[in-house]
Amino acid sequence: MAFENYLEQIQDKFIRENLMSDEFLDFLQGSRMPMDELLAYYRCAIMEIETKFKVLNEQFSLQYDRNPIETIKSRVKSTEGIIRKIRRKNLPLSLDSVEQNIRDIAGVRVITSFQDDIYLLAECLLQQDDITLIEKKDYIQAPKDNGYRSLHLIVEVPIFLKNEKRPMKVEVQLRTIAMDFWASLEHKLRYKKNIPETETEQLAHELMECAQISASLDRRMEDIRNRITKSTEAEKEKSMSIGDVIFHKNLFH
Ligand code: 0O2
Repeated sequence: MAFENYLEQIQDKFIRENLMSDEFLDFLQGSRMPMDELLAYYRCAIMEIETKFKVLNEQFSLQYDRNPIETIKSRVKSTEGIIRKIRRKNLPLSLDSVEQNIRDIAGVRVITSFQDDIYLLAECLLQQDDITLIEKKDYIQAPKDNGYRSLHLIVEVPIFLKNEKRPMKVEVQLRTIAMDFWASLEHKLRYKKNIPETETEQLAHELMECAQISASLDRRMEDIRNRITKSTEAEKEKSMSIGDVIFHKNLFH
């Protein structure tokens, strides 16, 4: 991990000293307007996807008296982040290449309380006829080696401009509060420099254990929620049938 951090530092230094000064600046100057325009389109795509999730949340709230979504966090990748990824993947530095190959410029993160709501929301989104699924990565069914869990979807959604309909790619990450809590901490560790290697290894091990605890917590919380729902429904049915008896009694006497 310390070696990876070291490599990352060298890479950052290289980007700053080389790409930022010539190729990077040429790229930015040559495509300043189109780049700003492209990023604005990604912001529009984020609005479209966010609205879709907000509508679903509203509908669940009306029909079932519950909100599957806790929070939605969105971001457009920084130009520096885009260039870094283009470089890392050894791709040509052009706007076309950026749009074709970098699929997480627009990112929408949907946080739920319960794991089954992740699949419910993903299904509802993917059923919509203006959404095209490009790729699905299920890190909940198959967590990463470090313990990372989330459902990732790369989707295409159209945005409607003055004279044009433009399909835009958006990365949707769906995760529970517990998964998000874990990922934020792990992300911090990944970007912290100057931690001794033995300590980094120890922390990674602890994080792996926490990932297992958080997965178990998600399962138990979901189970408790299901039991509460079941007994509430049973109570409702019981009081309805008592109501029926009273109703019939009143009707026929
Ligand atoms: P940021 O700052 O969140 O944007 P690809 O885009 O397909 O070329 P990759 O790595 O195959 O690249 O995509 P993947 O696995 O779908 O992961 C992309 C994003 O998921 C990451 O974005 C993170 O947000 C999140 N992610 C994936 N793995 C981990 C992990 O192990 N820990 C944490 N904390 N987050 C993870 P970026 O670009 O890394 O960063």
